[in-house]
Amino acid sequence: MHRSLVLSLAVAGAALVPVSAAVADAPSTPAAKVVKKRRCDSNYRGRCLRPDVSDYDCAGGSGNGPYYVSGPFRVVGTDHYGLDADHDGIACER
Ligand SMILES: [Ca+2]
Repeated sequence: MHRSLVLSLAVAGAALVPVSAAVADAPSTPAAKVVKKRRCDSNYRGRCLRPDVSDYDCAGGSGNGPYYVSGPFRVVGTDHYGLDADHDGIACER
């Protein structure tokens, strides 16, 4: 929608707006990339955990979810999901 609007304006005001400049700005706006980018919890490395859910538990363990992740993987920040039971920096180890 945005791009077609830009093109329409470029066509309507061709004498005033250089078409090449209008088209060059349209395809890759930073906002579009942010929306598509997958968000991972920065406290964990090696697995992409969603940062905004109620709880994660280790797959195959006794946790009740609602999200499960299989390990082992590293805890590099705060283990707010409680996946590193012995606090050695490795989560969901066996
Ligand atoms: Ca551990």
